[in-house]
Amino acid sequence: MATSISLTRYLVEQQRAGGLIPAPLRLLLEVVARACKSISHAVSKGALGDVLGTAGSENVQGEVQKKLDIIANGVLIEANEWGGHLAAMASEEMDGIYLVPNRYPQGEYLLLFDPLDGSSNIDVNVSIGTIFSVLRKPDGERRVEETDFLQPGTRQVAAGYCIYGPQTTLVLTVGAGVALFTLDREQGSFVLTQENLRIPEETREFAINMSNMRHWAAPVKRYIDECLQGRSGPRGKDFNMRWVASMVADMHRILSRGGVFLYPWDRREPHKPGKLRLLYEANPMGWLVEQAGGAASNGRQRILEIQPTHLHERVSVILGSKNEVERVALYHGTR
Ligand code: AHM
Ligand code: MG
Repeated sequence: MATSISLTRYLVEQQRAGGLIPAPLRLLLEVVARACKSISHAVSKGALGDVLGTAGSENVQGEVQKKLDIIANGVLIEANEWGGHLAAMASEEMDGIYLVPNRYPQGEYLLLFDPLDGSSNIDVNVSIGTIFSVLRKPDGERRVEETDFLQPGTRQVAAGYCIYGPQTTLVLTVGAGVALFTLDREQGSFVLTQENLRIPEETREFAINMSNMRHWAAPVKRYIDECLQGRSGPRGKDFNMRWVASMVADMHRILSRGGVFLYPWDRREPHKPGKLRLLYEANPMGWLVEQAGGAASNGRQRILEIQPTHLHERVSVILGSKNEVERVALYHGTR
């Protein structure tokens, strides 16, 4: 029987082979994975663990926080603050950045996360997840500031997500392709189950919240209209649709079997560029998709090249199979 490769072994081998993972980054990724294991455990308890329902508070974006949003945020902070690998963290659930307390050594990395993505699915037992992105802190001795987090996605040194579904799966990139690890609950460790994930260039499946159709801009409406016309329309083929309303679940499907995911700007809140957040949702997912041979665009620009201007910045996202993303960009007049 082939030996199974744990996340630890994978990271050590990547460190030796490619030099892409310095020891503190390896520690960071192992700590994030450990935190995800603990979140997975809390998620699986459901009503028995008193983790369902709302917490009675709102986050900086005015969204009602669920108990699990807060639990997952706390788990990630606690796990990561003392190891000496980080200088600061930022999260969907915290207004400002979280500096590593003075009593702990300061590291050279910045960690950003959406601790519990797909919050609306928590109470209905549908897949949810954690999304994370790692940046290097700027050189120098001064304390980290919020502006240090405002780096384009091209500067990420690691990114990934963990999906809490029928299986708990960690999907990771450090810039050398995308690897997938499945949680072995008996052993308590993540085991490599797929390397070099590739998204097929062609697809017949799209993911978008169709209930917002009347609010979309013309290029998005045109793209979806053409998909819906099926075999007798301009695309000459029938399309299928899926919308889980957990980005991690929709993106996991797309990374596994292809497709395109759209959460575009719409007229409901015209002053916001989109619903999803650039730094801890679109950038990490965008990099994973690109590393798997797909594309990530806001319709006008490659997502990873957007210069962020604030921590909780939103962005319109089109992610997935390359040809489809390029087509939507074409309809925006940018290709
Ligand atoms: P969250 O991070 O607060 O859970 O919000 C992000 C989620 C995504 O996971 C998902 O794609 C989207 O919001 C669903 O939005 P909608 O309910 O508008 O379809
Ligand atoms: Mg989210």
